[in-house]
Amino acid sequence: MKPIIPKSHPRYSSLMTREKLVEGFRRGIVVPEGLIAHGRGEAFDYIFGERTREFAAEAEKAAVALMLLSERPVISVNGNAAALVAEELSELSEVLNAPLEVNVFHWSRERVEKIAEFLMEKGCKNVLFAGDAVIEGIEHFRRIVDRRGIYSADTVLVMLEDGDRCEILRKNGKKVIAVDLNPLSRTAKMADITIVNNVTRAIPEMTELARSMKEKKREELEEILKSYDNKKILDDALKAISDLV
Ligand code: PTJ
Repeated sequence: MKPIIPKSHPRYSSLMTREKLVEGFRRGIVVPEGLIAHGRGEAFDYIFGERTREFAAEAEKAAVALMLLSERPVISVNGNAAALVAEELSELSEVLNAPLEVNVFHWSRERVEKIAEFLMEKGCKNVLFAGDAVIEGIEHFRRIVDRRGIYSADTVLVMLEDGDRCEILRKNGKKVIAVDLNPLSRTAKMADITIVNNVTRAIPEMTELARSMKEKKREELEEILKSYDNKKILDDALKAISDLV
């Protein structure tokens, strides 16, 4: 049953976002666990005022600088990310010349193909989903990757991630950028760059930044990264929470 959500509803945007996930669930893109994960994200987003904070904007700028400097950047996409921002991810993929790779925790070949088809339907011309390689050290299904993608990437952008993959990707010599509304999560703490923001804002903002930063010289991009401190970003996010009490 579809609810009627009037534009005048004070929670209109949040409710419409929920509907995207429910629709994704019905299509077999989002798993039931993804709906629970979204609830956690929603709670943090509410606390942060449902807007891009300064610590997120700074991290997004550093993330784009790193992606532009990388030789083989890859954007890892799971069920929730596809349901929420498929079109926006397709744009980011094009501007950064970085493939989208389907990588999920709840794996089945059928589900991976469904997500890949959905991303292509939404306009992405560069979707990887072969699952023809394995990242050693990861015990769950996120170990299954594409040889031309995450396996050989130098930088991986991950979002709505769970558990230990970030740590292992780093042990494999990769740089990791994470979008995660929970600044206390293991992924947030382990990433090189943590964007504490909702993917629905972070991804289009990164595309805009990429468009304007593309012409910058390498030295300028390196300078942005040199002055970036992820520990400070996470501290600022935590401070924003504690300032509320
Ligand atoms: O599609 P699959 O099979 O890969 O499964 C995906 C889920 C999301 C089920 C899986 O990765 C999972 O269980 O994730 P967790 O452990 O719940 O972690 C998700 C993290 O993303 C949490 O820290 C949430 O706060 C955060 N989060 C949730 N929604 C958003 C978000 N971060 C940014 N934007 C959001 N919209």
